[in-house]
Amino acid sequence: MERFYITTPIYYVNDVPHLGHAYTTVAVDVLARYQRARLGPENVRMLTGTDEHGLKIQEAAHKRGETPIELADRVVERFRAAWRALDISNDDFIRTTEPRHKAVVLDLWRRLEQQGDIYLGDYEGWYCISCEEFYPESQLAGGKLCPVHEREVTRVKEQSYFFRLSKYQDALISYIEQHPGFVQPTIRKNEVLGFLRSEPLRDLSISRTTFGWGIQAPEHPEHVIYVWIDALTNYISALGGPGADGYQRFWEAARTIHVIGKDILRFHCVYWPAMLLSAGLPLPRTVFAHGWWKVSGKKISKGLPATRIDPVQLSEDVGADAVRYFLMREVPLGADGDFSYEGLIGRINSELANDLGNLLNRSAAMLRKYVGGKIPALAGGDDPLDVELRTTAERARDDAGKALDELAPSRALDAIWELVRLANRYVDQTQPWVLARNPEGKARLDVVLASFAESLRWIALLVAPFLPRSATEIQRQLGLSSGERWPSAWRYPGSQVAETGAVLFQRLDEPAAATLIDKWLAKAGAPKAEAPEAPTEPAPPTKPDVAKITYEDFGRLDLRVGRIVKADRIPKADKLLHLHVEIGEPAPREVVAGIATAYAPDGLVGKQVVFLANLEPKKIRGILSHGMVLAAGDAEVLALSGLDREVVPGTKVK
Ligand code: ME8
Repeated sequence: MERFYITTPIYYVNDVPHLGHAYTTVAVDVLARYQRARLGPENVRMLTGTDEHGLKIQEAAHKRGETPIELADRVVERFRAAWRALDISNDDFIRTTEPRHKAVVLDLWRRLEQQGDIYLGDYEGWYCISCEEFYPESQLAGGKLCPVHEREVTRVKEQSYFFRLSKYQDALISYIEQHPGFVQPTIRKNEVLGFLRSEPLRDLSISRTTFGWGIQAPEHPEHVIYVWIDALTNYISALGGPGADGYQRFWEAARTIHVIGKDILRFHCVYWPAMLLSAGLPLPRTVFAHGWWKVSGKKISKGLPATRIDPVQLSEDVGADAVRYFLMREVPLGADGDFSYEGLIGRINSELANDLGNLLNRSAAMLRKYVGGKIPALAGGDDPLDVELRTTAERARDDAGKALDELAPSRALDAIWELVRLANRYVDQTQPWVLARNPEGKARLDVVLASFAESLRWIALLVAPFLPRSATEIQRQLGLSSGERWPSAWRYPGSQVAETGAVLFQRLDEPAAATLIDKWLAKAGAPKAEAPEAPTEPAPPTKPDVAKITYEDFGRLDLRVGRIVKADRIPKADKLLHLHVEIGEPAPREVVAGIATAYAPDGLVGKQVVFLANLEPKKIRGILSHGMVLAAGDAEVLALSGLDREVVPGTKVK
């Protein structure tokens, strides 16, 4: 029995939900919905929740003149409302102030204690309240600022319980090495391994005595358990903890996945697995750390109102499906993203209103007109155009399914949109309006309409994890019951088209878009789009000006399809690989590529890439590098360029 358990981080209640929280939660929701369609809802669990203890929450409450629990009770409703607005289908919502959570935290503490992994000591160090983490002096910016938040750290000196993290250093390294899927994507795995290999791990201070907002340590009520130990335990406390039925089904006997932002990688890939190893409990199958969103190039921060994108407001104005689609489509999970209202509106207009919305509009109108809304069952369909539609649908299903299994939602959308576009083309090519004019065309018309309806039925099922409302509306308009399983057979059952049909996505023309954007900015308390924003934070590094080039300039680039035929590491160069790339010349080209942090050499052989062949040769690490393999990413390489089907090496790319 295959089971699937997927979680978001639990969010701190000192902030209200913003775009970043929505991103993780939507991604997890999409993956959970897909698995429900594949495995059945009873075999899937999705968890989200809130992190309500710790000094940060206590201080935030104090500033507002509230008790911490008052703050938590108020803000948790904002999170619940946001997830409702975005159609998040979590099976459970855990709060760390719930008794069911506390019981499991205490149980875990005792397990660590029984292993001899908890001891009392004295702690003196620098603490960042925003991170809820101690930093060694060497890591502080300017000797006194937290490296993440750049806010002043506080000196903490107190008695504390420690967890013997150091004992698990080697075990963690070998676990990560032996389980390549544990930390994903590869770049994050390398980051964790780099950290683990760089210096001896220090034991972790896991209790505090100078404030009270948290869970008291067993037998030591003057100690409050460190908020990260408390928080990480949510993933199993929500299942009832070791021994409980839910825990057995969804922790011990399931594919378990934590999706997090890259900011909290170390907590999830070092502290959490070390605690589980100590307690003798299974580790999660995968920790996937996604990238970081900025807003118009700026870090999301409380000091910059324009960056405080409210996902609830957006959903009210353009629909939850559009927000979900944008977040999943704009950047691959794992890469960093830059949000702009213009980008959101562009995708709504082109991909949602034009491609998908139009498809449904056209079909409903056509089906009413030519067969009085009665769609025939599909019989036959052997014309090359019908076959192309069916095989494209099957490919979309297989590729999208594989991508979602591999936690790559944007790749799944690529595959699905191939089908959406082909279905539009199918109507243009089969010309039902011509067939309808001629009585001999009737049999063919039935096949065409049924094939087309079948492609729409499939599209509804394929987009359902991303666009649950649109999927239901497509099914309703086709007169089908709202199925939720991933498509299998290509067999339209026949149906009666619904009498009314809502437009799936409203196109936003320029004036409408401008009005909306002004409203969003005004709500955030930010100046209008045209007015330059007052710099309240140091400006982010600007991108170098990209000068416009002419067609002739572009034509001077000799871009070709290349196939990697050999890949080797370069001694003493962590970031570089020595590649041999076949590009249609008698001998492969040799190049040095800075992709070693993102790709291991073994996986590269056979890959097709876009290759710049007329770049000036350059000697790098003693190797004459003659050309360049194109890849995505700025400072860090995130993905190699590739082609979506096999092409003979040497073929021109333009
Ligand atoms: O860290 N881009 O909670 P948190 C992308 N309570 N994702 C973002 C983002 C951005 N700009 N900003 C936030 C905590 N996120 C702890 C977690 S888990 C046991 C405890 C998302 O409220 C991203 O998932 O600070 C990130 O990891 C999370 O919100 C941090 O939420």
